[in-house]
Amino acid sequence: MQPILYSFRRCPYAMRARLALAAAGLRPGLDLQLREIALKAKPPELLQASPKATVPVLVQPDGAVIEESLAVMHWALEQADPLGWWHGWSAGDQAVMQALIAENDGPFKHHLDRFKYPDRYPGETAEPHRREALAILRRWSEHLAGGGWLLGDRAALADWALLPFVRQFRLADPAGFDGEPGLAPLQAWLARFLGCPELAAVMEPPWAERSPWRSPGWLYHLALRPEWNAARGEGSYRRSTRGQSLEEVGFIHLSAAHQLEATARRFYADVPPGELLLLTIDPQRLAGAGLEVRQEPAPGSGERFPHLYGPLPLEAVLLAQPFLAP
Ligand SMILES: N[C@@H](CCC(=O)N[C@@H](CS)C(=O)NCC(=O)O)C(=O)O
Repeated sequence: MQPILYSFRRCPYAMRARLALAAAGLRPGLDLQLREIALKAKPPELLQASPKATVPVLVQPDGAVIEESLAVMHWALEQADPLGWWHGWSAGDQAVMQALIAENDGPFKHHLDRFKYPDRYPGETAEPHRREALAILRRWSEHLAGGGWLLGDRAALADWALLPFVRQFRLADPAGFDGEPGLAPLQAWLARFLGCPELAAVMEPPWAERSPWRSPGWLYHLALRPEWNAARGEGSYRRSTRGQSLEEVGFIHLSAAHQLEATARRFYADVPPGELLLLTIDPQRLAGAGLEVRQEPAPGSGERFPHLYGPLPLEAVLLAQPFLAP
């Protein structure tokens, strides 16, 4: 049994957790199991482990759950801290780090969100929040002026915990950030992070997959893009499998998570990339709509497959994303 990390590639909290886990020498697939999620379709396993369901979440083999990114970082560094991100610093330095992280997670994040996504905050405008965030960045820049890192001349936990958020601030207006006067130490600190192999590593497989992890608690269906688009116009999806309708077959072919790859290879291998969609289906929503799913043998496969008796309602489809073969 390995610890399980629920993660989301672009989430700055999940990024900082992955950075610390990687720094501790842990490897996805070997030392932990990484489950990339979609925020708009959180797998039932995550909701069960952590009802608040933010990422990152680390579930240990004994079932203990860590559901705050900073706590995941500390857990990682307790396993191993070969680069001295936390261990080896004085209690005073550690207190400075904690204060910087609290300022990031509190006021800086507050202003960052309102600067980056003003539409999500009725009555707010971006500019005052950009100025407030910049005032904080200026103070951090003074910390960096000495040795290039927040605590001096080497990177510490605070640097790795803050950098993904400063990256987000820049992404909201890269030219504005790069042209901002009086911020040279901070701009250099971020530029070094953006080019560093540690960041590149946690933004790629196996630390960050392009498709979400497939839950055994969900059902799946491979759909041709034009047929899915037509269904969205019509209000329900009525294709059974490639080239056959629900009316012709009597049910819609579905797959469990572990059956998908074989189904894709068998029936859809020639479909151009991007034209084959993976529909993620919530069986509870099917049941809620009074629809029956039967596990029935598929001739020639020696396996049972889920069959949906009735049209697939759009509201039972949690995600429709391009199917990426591994
Ligand atoms: N305090 C949490 C915050 C984590 C957080 O808010 N993550 C965001 C994604 S960046 C999230 O999961 N949001 C839930 C959602 O969007 O549904 C931590 O440090 O781990």
